[in-house]
Amino acid sequence: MPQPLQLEQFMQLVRQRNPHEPEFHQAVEEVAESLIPFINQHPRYLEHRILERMCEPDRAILFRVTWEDDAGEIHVNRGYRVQFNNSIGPYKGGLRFHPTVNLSVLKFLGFEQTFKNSLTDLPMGAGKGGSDFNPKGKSDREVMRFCQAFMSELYHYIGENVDIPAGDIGVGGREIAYLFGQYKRLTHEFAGVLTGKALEYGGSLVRLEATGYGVVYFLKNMLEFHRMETTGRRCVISGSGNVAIFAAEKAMQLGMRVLTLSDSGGFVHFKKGLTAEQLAFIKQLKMLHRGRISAVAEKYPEVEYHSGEKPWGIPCDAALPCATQNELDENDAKTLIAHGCQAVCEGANMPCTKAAIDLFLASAVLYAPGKASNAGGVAVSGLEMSQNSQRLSWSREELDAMLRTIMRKIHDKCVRYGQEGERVNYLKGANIAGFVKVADAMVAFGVM
Ligand code: NDP
Ligand code: 2IT
Repeated sequence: MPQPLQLEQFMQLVRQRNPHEPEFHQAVEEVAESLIPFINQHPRYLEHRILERMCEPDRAILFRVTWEDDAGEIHVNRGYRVQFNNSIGPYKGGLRFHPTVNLSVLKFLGFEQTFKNSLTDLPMGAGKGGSDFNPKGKSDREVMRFCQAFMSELYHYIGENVDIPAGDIGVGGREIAYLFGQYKRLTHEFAGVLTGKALEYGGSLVRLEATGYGVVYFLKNMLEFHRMETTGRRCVISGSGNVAIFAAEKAMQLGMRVLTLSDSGGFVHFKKGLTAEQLAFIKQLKMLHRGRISAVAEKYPEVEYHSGEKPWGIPCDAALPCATQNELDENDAKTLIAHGCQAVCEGANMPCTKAAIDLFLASAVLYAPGKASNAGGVAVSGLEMSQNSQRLSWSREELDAMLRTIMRKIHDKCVRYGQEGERVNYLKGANIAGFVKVADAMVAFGVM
């Protein structure tokens, strides 16, 4: 029987085995801290070395992507797919196109995805992929040629029962369409091999909105559980992509006041709250024209633009970081707590640094980790897969009801495993609840 695990020793091993991967170390530590005491109380997980095995992806595929720009210049990018764990279903998770993409980032995302997908209760394993390609400033045709070149390598490794990618930062409907078209051309097969597709070729209603809506459903569950009102709450949101836009939309529908949105250039402050007209403008601006958030302040004089700043200094009741990893640090956490913020609900993956999370857990702030609160996107991806298998499409009402139910069940699992006296430690709850299903499957399979 192996010795009980010790966090410091365990993390030392993870750092040694995965040098120069700070984001991966951070994601593992966040999970190991709450899991190790639980595993030490459950010797079969210890005996089967489940945590050690879960920290090692099944495989990581790296490939060259060569493409030609509009001027005929040749470019070389790197493509990746990290197939993390398929114990409870085929690999499932997004593709990210962003210059900061590297193996550490994709391993952290794939690791997180393992727990998130398990929490949804749908049969989905975990993977993540992408490229250091920067879609900003590229023409449609350049993006198309890049996506086709990327899929020409990736298609060897994916399949509707093997690995089903979707979108993430820099990969939305346009990119999924180019990727899907190329997969179909190469394989002569019309298969549900990607999710986030448009409705015409096998997409699902509500997938577009699912992550953002799910974040706000989770926030509502968390507030209600603690006997707090949702209506009238002031909400600070970062990002202005897929997740942020639909988190803002749902927050407004539930009577919250959305005070900010942002992008990598700065944030916009809606002093009286974002209006429906402004949100419609932002959807066009961001989703169609790929513009900058500063354009909102140029169009609406009552909106203030803060160049180069993050939105966390605006006093609020709830903060929803929906842009990227490590966008909310210790100082931001101190500011939020000092301003009386009551809830932090992560839309992005790992947006809060470890020091920020530790401050939230030590304060009265309700803190929801992304693997629980942003699971709505992958959950509706799972429902898109079910519809593809059935050759049927479900209605918006049915899908929205399923999304709500899934988010409530995730919330309740966090409570079940994370209750500490009067408090709920949602991080611990999500980590343990997500772990158990995958771990039990791995134990059942034996040594592999
Ligand atoms: P999008 O590409 O649609 O939007 C990303 C947004 O975040 C943009 O506003 C972008 O600004 C901003 N952003 C990205 N990188 C940075 C950075 N380094 N610094 C500051 N701002 C940045 O992506 P999504 O909305 O899909 O994803 C946002 C987050 O949500 C990611 O963490 C993703 O992993 C996570 N997520 C996404 C899901 C989905 O279904 N799409 C599901 C679950 C989680 P700019 O345009 O200036 O770069
Ligand atoms: O981080 C995520 O959960 C996603 N980017 C969505 C993945 C998916 O397969 O829908």
